[in-house]
Amino acid sequence: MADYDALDAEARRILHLNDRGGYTVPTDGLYPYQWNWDSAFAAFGFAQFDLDRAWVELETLMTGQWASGMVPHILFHQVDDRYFPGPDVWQGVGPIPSSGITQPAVAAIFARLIYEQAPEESRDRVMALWPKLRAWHRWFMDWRTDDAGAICVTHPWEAGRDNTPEWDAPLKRIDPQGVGEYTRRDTSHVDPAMRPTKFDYDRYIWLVNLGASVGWDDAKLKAINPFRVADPTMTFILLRAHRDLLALGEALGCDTAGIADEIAVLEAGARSLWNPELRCFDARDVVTGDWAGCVSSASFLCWGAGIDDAETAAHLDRVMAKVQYGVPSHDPESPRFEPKRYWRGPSWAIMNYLIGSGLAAMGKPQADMVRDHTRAAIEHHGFAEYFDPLTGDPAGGSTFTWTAAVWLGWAS
Ligand code: 9WN
Repeated sequence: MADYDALDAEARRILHLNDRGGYTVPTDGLYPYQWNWDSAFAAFGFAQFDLDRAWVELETLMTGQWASGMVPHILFHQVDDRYFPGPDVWQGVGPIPSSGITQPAVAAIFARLIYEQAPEESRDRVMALWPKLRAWHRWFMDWRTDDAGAICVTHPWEAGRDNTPEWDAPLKRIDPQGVGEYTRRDTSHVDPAMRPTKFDYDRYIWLVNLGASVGWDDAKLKAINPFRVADPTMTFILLRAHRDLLALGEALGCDTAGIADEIAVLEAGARSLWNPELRCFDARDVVTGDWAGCVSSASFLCWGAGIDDAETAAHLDRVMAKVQYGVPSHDPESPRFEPKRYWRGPSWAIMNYLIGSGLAAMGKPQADMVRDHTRAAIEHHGFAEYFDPLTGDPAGGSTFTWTAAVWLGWAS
């Protein structure tokens, strides 16, 4: 029987360990900056024992917001050469040094949860954040929708699922000429077999250089960027977050004009990601119109967005029958499945949380199983960045903020 008090204490210790004062790094060394969705998860973790610190985390994240409304995926509060690419490569154009792309919009999901946990004490804090979250979501609607209303990624890092097989074909179309010499830092911190390949990295850096070359101007970049994929991660998460933003805005008496209409657009966009051949939600290359043909953990974010689908549930049952430690990021029956390579197979506590809480909200029977798997992974293998879904082996970085947060807020 696991010692839950000891695990709770360790999770709190990890949040403090990674706290840099006002913001939390994902883990020391490997990721020494503030990452967008990691930070929102950190707020969820802090909210379990320190409400003020939870709000500070979200407030610091929003200090990086650009004039366009975009909230960057990395904020470089202090330069640290243990991570590449840094602010000199990205050349973000916001109020503080940052990357030039965003990440899945989970912040409003946690703002609502934390507010509802303590409405009186939270009211002023969330009132100040709400217009910023609204502006960020509006920017997604302006710059990241496709014709069907789905949300697109413009860089593999934007979905937070860097090397998932969904990006293989669109990345193959890029010739990373002129990317030049660079030194990766990630592979000096963790086993290269658990990280993206050089093929992937060349294209990641080429796309960063492309954005920087036009000063991250949304219109210019949209016209020249060959990588644009309508993605279930971004679409389902923004749809869920937009519903939460609306509920929060109504509770606070904010101006919610337009949000309901945008929700209808996103609902249509989400349904447009249903691949009739795969019989599941899938990513679609906007440039070629081709489906990725992948059942991934992002396919199973539909319930969180309020969209039920019996055939996607059948896929969930099928893949969960093959694993013991959480939802695999890629279909274990696919030839491209690699149980330890990052987003090509491993199970991630944050995805498990988003899937499991979505299933629970819709009263689906699989909800408990997803949580039980996640609890077992952490109980047996610690607060790793991600886990081999077959064996539970910890992979990537250790003492990881979002795994600790998910433990405190949901899995324990
Ligand atoms: C690039 C911090 C981030 C997560 C992403 C995860 C990984 C970065 C990297 O780490 O991406 O953003 O350098 O590998 O894929 O989801 O936010 O934990």
